[in-house]
Amino acid sequence: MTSVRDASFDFLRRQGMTTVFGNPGSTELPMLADFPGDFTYVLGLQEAVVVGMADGYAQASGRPTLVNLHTAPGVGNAMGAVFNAQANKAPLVITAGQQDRSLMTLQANLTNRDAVRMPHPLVKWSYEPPRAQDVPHALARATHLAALPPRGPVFLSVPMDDWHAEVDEDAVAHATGRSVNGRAGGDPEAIHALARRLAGASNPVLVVGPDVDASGAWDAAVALAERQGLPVWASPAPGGGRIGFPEGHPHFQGILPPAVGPLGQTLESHDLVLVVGASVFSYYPNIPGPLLAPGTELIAITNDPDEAARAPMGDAIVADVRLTLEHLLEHVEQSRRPAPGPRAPVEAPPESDPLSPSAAIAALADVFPPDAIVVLEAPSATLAVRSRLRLSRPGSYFFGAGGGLGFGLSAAVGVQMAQPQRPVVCVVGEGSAQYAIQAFWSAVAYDVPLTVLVLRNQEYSILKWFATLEDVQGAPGLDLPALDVCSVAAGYGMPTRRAGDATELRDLLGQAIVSRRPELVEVAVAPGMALS
Ligand SMILES: Cc1ncc(C[n+]2csc(CCOP(=O)(O)OP(=O)(O)O)c2C)c(N)n1
Repeated sequence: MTSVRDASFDFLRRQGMTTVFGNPGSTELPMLADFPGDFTYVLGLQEAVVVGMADGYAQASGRPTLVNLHTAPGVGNAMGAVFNAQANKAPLVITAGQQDRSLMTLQANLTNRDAVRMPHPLVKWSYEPPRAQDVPHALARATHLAALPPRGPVFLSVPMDDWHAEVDEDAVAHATGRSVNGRAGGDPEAIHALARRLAGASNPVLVVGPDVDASGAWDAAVALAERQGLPVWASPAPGGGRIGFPEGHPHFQGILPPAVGPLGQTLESHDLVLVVGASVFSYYPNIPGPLLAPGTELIAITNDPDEAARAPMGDAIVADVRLTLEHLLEHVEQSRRPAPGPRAPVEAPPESDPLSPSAAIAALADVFPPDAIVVLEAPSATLAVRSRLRLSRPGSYFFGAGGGLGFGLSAAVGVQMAQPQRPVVCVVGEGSAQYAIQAFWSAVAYDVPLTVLVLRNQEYSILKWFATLEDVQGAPGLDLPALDVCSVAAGYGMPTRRAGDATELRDLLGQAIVSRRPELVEVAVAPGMALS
């Protein structure tokens, strides 16, 4: 016999899930008792930050990641971050403590009265094992489900007395010793047909999305674009949490606009659109128009059956993106189509006081190391980051695909923990930083050598831009006067610096990036949306 706790930790150890993100309560202490020395517990001071850090860690490591929350209120605090994790397809195994089984029916304090229903509809699977001895098997099932395509968060509620229960060693060895591989290639017939459609098209175009990066398909996407002379667009920014193609590559044209009409217009000169590793499409805001021009056909490759089913136009192949592109490459010849012209170089931003957000990002671009990673949540500077950094290595960009603020700062801590050799820069608006402000404490407590660039424009600029677009006047709550992020971050122990102009910003960022300790650099920027 062995204990539920030992069998569960053995399983986690074998899966490489030894970094655990959590915020504990009394119902979680039996799980955490005598915490094994080869595990790391990363404390987040609020559950949105716990899940955000785990989301960044899971995406940047490519591995399922364990989260431990405090029964119903802990899960409640985390829900916005779980929404983001679902949109990011982050394989999170979220566990929460539950009252002792003997006290659940009389509903003792802290009983999560409907634990399984609570995280719906944001998780792939939600469960409370019927017996204590089922916990290790349920944990294994949760982990496999989180990691199978499409990846995403799952939830497991564990009554606090379960951890000490005994389980049969042989049975648990079978249940937790399995490996499950879910990378499935596409139907060969469908891939041949796609190769023929590409060869027969007169002006095809490639659209790349986040799952190109997540599946490790960069090289295959570049090879396909070069062999077929394809211009390449990134899928629209709001739903695109990762970059799937080198943005400095001569075939790269830019990011598709996210609204129906402008997106259709951008692709109107093409007779065939091949979308790889993205949904079709994450549209926003509502600017109507034809989905596609007459004469334009579309085909998508996605590992997500729901993405394939819900698309409003085009055909789809449901399969692993990398395997499918590699298979497709075996069937496409070198095309005689001329290579597309590269996108225009970005212009130097005009000088101004305060700096424009474009000028702030230009200063970052000057000192941004080629192997660095950016985690971005600065809404009015999103396009400036995408046009000025020209990120060109896999795993270099993480953005909250769901749009819920709080992802950026917390995910950046997790990304840096998963990628300790690569410098990570979090670019965050001073408004966005507030949704995960406690992440500064975790960065300092675990000595995570993250650089945070805070753009301070004293307002919710993006919402003022939306107000113009939506013809809304007089909306309250869009200004942020006197919000001092440096002082708040300093209260969490974060070293902070303020830059006065572009030269100082460049210097401070350069120093922070090489310092190998957590540092915040704040700069005042002019309000308003940066278009490049
Ligand atoms: C959890 C959550 N609450 C509210 C919003 C709505 N929202 C979107 S952008 C934004 C403002 C962000 O402000 P800031 O980070 O200062 O960036 P700026 O727009 O000024 O560039 C808000 C409040 C959201 N996306 N998520």
